Amino acid sequence: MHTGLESPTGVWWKPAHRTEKLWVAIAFGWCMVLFAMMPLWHWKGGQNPTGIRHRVTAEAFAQRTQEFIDTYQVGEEAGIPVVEPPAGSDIYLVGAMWSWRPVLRLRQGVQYTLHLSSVDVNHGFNLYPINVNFQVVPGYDYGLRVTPTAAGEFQIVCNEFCGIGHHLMVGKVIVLPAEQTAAVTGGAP
Ligand SMILES: [Cu+2]
Repeated sequence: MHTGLESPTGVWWKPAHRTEKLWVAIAFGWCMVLFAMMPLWHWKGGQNPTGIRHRVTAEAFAQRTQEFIDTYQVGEEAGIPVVEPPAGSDIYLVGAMWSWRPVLRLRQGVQYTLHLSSVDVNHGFNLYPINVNFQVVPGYDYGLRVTPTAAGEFQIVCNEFCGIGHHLMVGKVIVLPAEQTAAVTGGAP
């Protein structure tokens, strides 16, 4: 007599059909492809920031940004300093709950090294309306080589939820057109 505790003898199950085995093999093969893509895309995908990365303390980055503001400040907008740094310089932008400091006034067609960091929690640098997104992480100084290609005013929106004032966390980048740049600097930048 069989009870539920004893397995029946012999081949009592239905063997997998040939096509089922084939699909399992295909699925497994595809899993391996995706698995290989992870490290491959890291190296070949061009997805990683090309800039420099350093560890930095929140205090040091805040201090560096303040020095940058003190040196190149040209005005103020809604309590946030407006800074116009020289061409080719290192520029600083700090995310903090819930603001981006300072307002950067840049020149079209000129390269800068943009240093991004946060002094508290993770923030997301999203340059609106362009599709530029970058994770801003406390403790790291990300130096991105940037060249503004279009003139105008661009909003910085925080796209990483960072607390109760997250939706208020906006900043601004002003890009002066190349012609105006020539007029202001009296020639090549
Ligand atoms: Cu934020």
